[in-house]
Formats: sequence, structure tokens, C-alpha cells
Amino acid sequence: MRFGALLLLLAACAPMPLSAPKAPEAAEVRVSLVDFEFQPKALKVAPGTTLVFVNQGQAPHTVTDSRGRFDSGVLAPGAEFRRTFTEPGNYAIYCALHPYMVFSLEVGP
Ligand SMILES: [Cu+2]
Repeated sequence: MRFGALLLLLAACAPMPLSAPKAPEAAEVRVSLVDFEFQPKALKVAPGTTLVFVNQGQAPHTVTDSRGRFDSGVLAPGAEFRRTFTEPGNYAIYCALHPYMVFSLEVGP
């Protein structure tokens, strides 16, 4: 077999074309809601990251997008809310019950 043919065969067997962008890693990042703030208060993540918001306080809280794209509803103490962020951009997130609880998220490469 000629070398060129071997290369073609190897390329055909590769799971993805060599030019394909690397798939985003399926990462999870935990954000805590305590009484009465997000921890951390700001974060930058790669597109495709799943944020897991966990209410670790004694009071109920929400995870609400200021532009209305999502809302966790009321999270009782111990409850969690997961969302995967695929769209790059900036997100201003707050707690609807305590609007001074704010969280700033940047999704980007
Ligand atoms: Cu709250």
C-alpha cells in the first residue's frame, strides 16, 4: 500500500475530521447561594459549561436571569438548579426574592 493511501485510510477511520473544532469539555461548575449572596459573585466559563447552583443557606432563593432567559423558581434550602450555558455572552443573574443578591456570568472562550 502506498503511503498516501495509508494516510487516506487513517483519515477515514478517525472519529472526527481533523479540521473539526474541539468539542467543549462537559464541565460542571458549582455556585453556592448562601444567605444572602452568590459565592462566587462573578465567574467566567467556556461555552457548554453547566452551572450547578446550590442553595446552601437557610432561606429560599432563586436563580433568575435579568433578561428573562431562565428562572429556577424558588429553591428551598438544599435544592439545586442546573443550567448549561451554550450561548456566549454576559449574564446578569439575581435572586428574585432578594434582588441585591447578584451574580455576574461571562460565557466565552
Ligand atoms: Cu435570595
